[in-house]
Amino acid sequence: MKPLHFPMVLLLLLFLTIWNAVYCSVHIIAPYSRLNVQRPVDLQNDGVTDNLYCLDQIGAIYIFDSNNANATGSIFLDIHNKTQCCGEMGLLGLAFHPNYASNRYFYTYRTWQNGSQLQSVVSRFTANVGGMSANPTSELIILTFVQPFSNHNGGTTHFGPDGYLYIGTGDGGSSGDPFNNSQNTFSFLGKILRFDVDNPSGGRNYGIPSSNPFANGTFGYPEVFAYGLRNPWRMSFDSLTADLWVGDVGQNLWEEVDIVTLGGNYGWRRVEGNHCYSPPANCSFSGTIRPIYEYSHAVGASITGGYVYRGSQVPDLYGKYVFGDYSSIKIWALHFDANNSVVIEEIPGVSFHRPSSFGVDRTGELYMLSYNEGRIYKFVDLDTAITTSVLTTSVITTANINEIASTGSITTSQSEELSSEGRTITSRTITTAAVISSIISGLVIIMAVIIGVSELRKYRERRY
Ligand SMILES: [Ca+2]
Ligand SMILES: [Ca+2]
Repeated sequence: MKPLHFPMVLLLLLFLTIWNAVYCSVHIIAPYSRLNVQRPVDLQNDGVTDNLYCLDQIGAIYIFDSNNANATGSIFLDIHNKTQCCGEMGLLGLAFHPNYASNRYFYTYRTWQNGSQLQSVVSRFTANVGGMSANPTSELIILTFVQPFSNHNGGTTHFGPDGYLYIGTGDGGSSGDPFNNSQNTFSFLGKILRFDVDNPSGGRNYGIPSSNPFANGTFGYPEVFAYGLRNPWRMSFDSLTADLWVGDVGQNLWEEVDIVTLGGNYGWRRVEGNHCYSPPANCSFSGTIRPIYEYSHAVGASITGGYVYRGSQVPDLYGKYVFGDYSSIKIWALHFDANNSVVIEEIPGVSFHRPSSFGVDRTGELYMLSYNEGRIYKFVDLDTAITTSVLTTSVITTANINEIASTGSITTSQSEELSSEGRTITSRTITTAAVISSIISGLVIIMAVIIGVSELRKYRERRY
């Protein structure tokens, strides 16, 4: 047999190194299968314990131990008789006070039919001692405002790194924002609102942060932080940079990702994404902030905003904004390359249904809620999953991340060209295939090294 040449062995080793690098993978597993949440729409942690809190849109919050894959959960708060569900209505938001450990305060956002008038209700509740439940009678209403239609109610509720409470609201509903609420700074609709819940003033159950853009009320409601949103369905703060990421659901053509800043106007209904909406041509983008990313309805028709991953268990996702589309059932990871261009990676092969929301636990690990299945999925790295007990009671449902942008970055204007491919592989197949391929790849590397050393020796013998 003709002996292998040393340069060829080097090439083989290089190929194997690249192959293994690409194989580094993101998977989604489904722990907590014994948890029974009918319509999961939000997942939050309390910043203190390892407990997670899952919102059931009908008006209940379930509490369970994130370390226990067999958790059945228990009712933390039941306000279904104070909640108008369902469709886009219901219990939609939850946030724990930064000092929850000492004051046991948490805040909710829900819709409620008050007589003939649908309204949004932002409330504070107080957990019982021990933190395993809360009494509905502990409610303190922070703010209510009228909802003209049943859809576009927003609902994301978060405390910012500044200690203020942020609420994302929709434009109120119907279609095309008929009352032009989002551009109207004297409306609570189509906004990000910001409250100082620790310093109530002016006869209200909250104070106004002095840096709010219309704090003195002359040019808009003092509660407004940013405006021109259509239906921000899920927003989150990057826990490292404090950037506020928003997924804003589009009207007819464009879904968008925004990074929202103080006083920003995000354009709706003048514009939808980077395109005129009203008027449909020759509109003005003046004074509006463009999305950092948009995708057309050929790709998906209802964005579900997610989180910038800052956990430790899935290194491939670190620093990337993970979000999805409820309509086309896709999940992506977004980051910026060295030229500050947006790069999109699709996490393919998803077999779940209807991603309604994402969530993080206290350590920053990432989860996703499947609305139709009533299930909670967790993002894991396969190597990590194999060594954790959670895998033994979980199902791996997706293949490795498909780095569709590995050949180059995708700019916002090219977003419609995103691949729609993806394949479903069942858990056992992936686990077995991954383990077998790892073993084979390990053996091949060992053989390659042995051959390489042998060839190197022959090569040197030939040279000298
Ligand atoms: Ca509405
Ligand atoms: Ca916009």
